[in-house]
Order: sequence, then structure tokens, then C-alpha cells
Amino acid sequence: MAIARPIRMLGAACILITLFLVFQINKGTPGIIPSTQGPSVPYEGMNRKDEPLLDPTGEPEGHLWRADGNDYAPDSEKSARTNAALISLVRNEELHELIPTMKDLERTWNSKFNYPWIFFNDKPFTEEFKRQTQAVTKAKCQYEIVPKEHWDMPEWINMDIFRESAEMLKEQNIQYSDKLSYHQMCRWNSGMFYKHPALKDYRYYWRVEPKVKFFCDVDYDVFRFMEDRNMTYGFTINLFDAPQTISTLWPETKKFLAVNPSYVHENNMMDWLTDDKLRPEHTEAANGYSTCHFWSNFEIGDLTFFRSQQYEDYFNHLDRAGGFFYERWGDAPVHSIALGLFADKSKVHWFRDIGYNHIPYLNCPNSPKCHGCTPGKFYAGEPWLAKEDCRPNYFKFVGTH
Ligand SMILES: Nc1nc2c(ncn2[C@@H]2O[C@H](COP(=O)(O)OP(=O)(O)O)[C@@H](O)[C@H]2O)c(=O)[nH]1
Ligand SMILES: *[C@@H]1O[C@H](CO)[C@@H](O)[C@H](O)[C@H]1NC(C)=O
Ligand SMILES: [Mg+2]
Repeated sequence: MAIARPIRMLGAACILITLFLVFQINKGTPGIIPSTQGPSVPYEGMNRKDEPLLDPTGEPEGHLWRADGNDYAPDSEKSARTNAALISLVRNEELHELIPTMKDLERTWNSKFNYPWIFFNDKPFTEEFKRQTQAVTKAKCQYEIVPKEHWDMPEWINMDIFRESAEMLKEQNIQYSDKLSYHQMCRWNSGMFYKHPALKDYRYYWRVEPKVKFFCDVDYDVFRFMEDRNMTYGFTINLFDAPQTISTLWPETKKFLAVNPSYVHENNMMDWLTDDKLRPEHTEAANGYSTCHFWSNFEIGDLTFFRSQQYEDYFNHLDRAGGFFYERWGDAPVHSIALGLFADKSKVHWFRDIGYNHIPYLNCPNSPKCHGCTPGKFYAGEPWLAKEDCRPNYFKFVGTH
């Protein structure tokens, strides 16, 4: 008996679907079977029982410089301040989002120490911007334009390739992928900010972005804290990144290291950079980089590190490779990889005592000095955000210092 053609087609479709399902199930097997290689279930975020921010948090150990008994007056010529500044790249349109942030940081910290604020912009600041910012601090405010040659897309970047790759990333829902100024901002924060003439005589900086929040009173001079311990870098939040934005960042880094093996510090953070157990699919998609990084909208850093031969050569290599435009390399993974490779991990500090929020993540310690955030709460919003927390790996491979 002949079988009608539509039925034959249906039968064939069934066989194909069955084969496809069998293939999918087999493909999924390695993740389902528990193994000694890694977690048997996908990472869902830090276990509450491991959350260090639920433990009472005090001040760091050792000698601390306080406003009491030291001269931190804003205009003092011989103040106890070290050569450091609060820096912020910001647009005029963000003034109303910057003011509450400045007020937070002034209230919790800077009104005691009066470090200068230096604002950077690719366009001139308005008089209104200058007036309103200076009005919320006793400290000196300075307004700087980013030199054109630090901001412009380098001549070796091909605009057609940029547009095409931006379009491809946009289809993968990568935020800002087709916004040229965002790429320029990331490149400036990666390899240019520390070259600005206004920072020439400074050693330490604290980066501040509009809209971020500070929750805890900090009663010691954090820049002196860094200097006294010869610290390279301080952070609050440690995250995974979107691998699609940095597909070739690690391969380019490996090329660079093959030529410059001596640049790697003996006490480096390679294990943290290359872990492939916590989120194997991330490490795979980023071609060997775990994507873990210090979230750079907050950073307290030593400019000496960025001005070093190692960092300069590394940045130039990356810049030539084109990924700031052809992908969407962020300054956070670039800084973090450089720190993980070239810095001494004992010189990187987790500021657990600085309560901080940049939407949607938080660093909120359990301390009577903090107000307005929930201790140990890492994210605000959708539950899937929990798994973007990379601190378990950082604590495991580097430590909680
Ligand atoms: N002057 C200036 N600042 C920018 C520009 N793009 C971004 N920024 C600043 O760079 C920082 C990061 O930008 P933001 O929009 O917050 O990016 P996100 O935090 O990654 O969502 C913020 O301090 C912005 O004010 C720009 O085109 N010009
Ligand atoms: C401070 O740290 C830098 C970089 O890690 C190092 O080169 C320098 O020797 C250190 N200085 C002191 C005084 O320990
Ligand atoms: Mg931001």
C-alpha cells in the first residue's frame, strides 16, 4: 500500500527530530554527570554561607591616617594629603546624576579629607556644570578637556569593519555595541586617562562615575592607606563579563605574552584569569579567559602601574589589534588582565568596607558605619544577576584581602 506523500514527509520529520534530540542530550551529558573537574550544576551565584559581607566588617588593619589630628584643610599648602585625586569622565548632560554621587562621597569620606576633584570631558564643560559641582565640595575642582588625539578613533581602524561588527554584536543584544563614543570611552579608560597632562604629578586616583552610590562612612585616608602599603589597585566588585564583547582579547593577550614572557609577575593572578571550572562556557566563549574582572567604574589605583613599560606595551598591542572597535573591549577586562598578569596580587586590595552601588550590583558590608543598603546583598533586580558574581573565584585564587 502506498503511503501518502504528506505522511511520508511527517515520518521523515519525526526521525530527524528524534536524531536531533538524541544528539542534544548527548551533547549535554558532560554538564549533567558530576565530575571532579567542576560543578555538576551551573553556577548560580555565591552561596549565602560563604558571603563574607555578612560577617561584621571594620576598618583595615595597620596604621590609618585620620582627619583628627592631621591637617586636611582644603586650602592648606602643607596638608596631610598625598598626591591623589578623585577623577571622573563625565558628560554635561549627566550633571544631575553626578551631583547626588558627589554628595554621597563627600558625606561619607571626602568632606573629611578634601582631595581635589578632576573632571574630564571630550567636550568643554558648561558654566552650569562647574558651578553646581563646585557647590557641593570644599575641595578644589578642576575641569579638563580630553585631548583630541586621546579620544579620536586611531587611523588604522576601518570604519566599515567597525560598523559591520557593531551590527553583529547588536544582534546579540550587546549594549552600546554600535555607539562609537562608548568604544572611545572604553579605549580612553584603558590606555589614555593616565596620560592626561592634568594627572602628570599625581600618583593615586579614585575613579567615580555619575549615578553610583556610597553607603558607608570611611574615616581614614584611603590614598594614604594605599601609599603606606605600596598598593597597586583597589576594587569593590568582581564580575564576569559578556564573552562576546571580548572574543579575541585573551588570544591577543597570549600573543603579547609569547613575545614578552618576562612581563608576568611571579606572584600573579593567572589562576583567577583562566579558571574554567566555575563558568566553563564563559571561559570557552572568551577563548581561555574566565572573563572575571574588577568592575572599573570604581577603582582606586596607582598611576605608576599604568605608566609602566609593561602596561604601555600591552595597551599598544591591544590598540593595534583593533578590538576596542571591532569588538567591544571594556577597560574593566583590560585593566584586570593587566593587573592579573603584571601586578603582585598581594598589592591588590578589596575595599570591603566601602559600601558601593553601580546599577545593578552592590558591595554592602555589615557595619554600623553603613546606611541605605542591605549587608551581603550583591544585586538588585532579576535573580539571574546572581551568577555574574565572580568573587568566589577571586577569594579562592587571590584571597579576601
Ligand atoms: N565625556 C564623556 N563621558 C562619557 C562618554 N561616554 C561615557 N562617558 C562616561 O564614562 C563613564 C561610563 O559610561 P556609562 O554610560 O556609565 O557606561 P556603563 O557604566 O558601562 O553603562 C561614565 O562616567 C560616563 O559619564 C562620552 O562620550 N563623553
Ligand atoms: C612598590 O611597588 C612597586 C610595584 O609593585 C615596586 O616596583 C616597588 O619597588 C615597591 N616599592 C617599595 C618601596 O616597596
Ligand atoms: Mg556607568
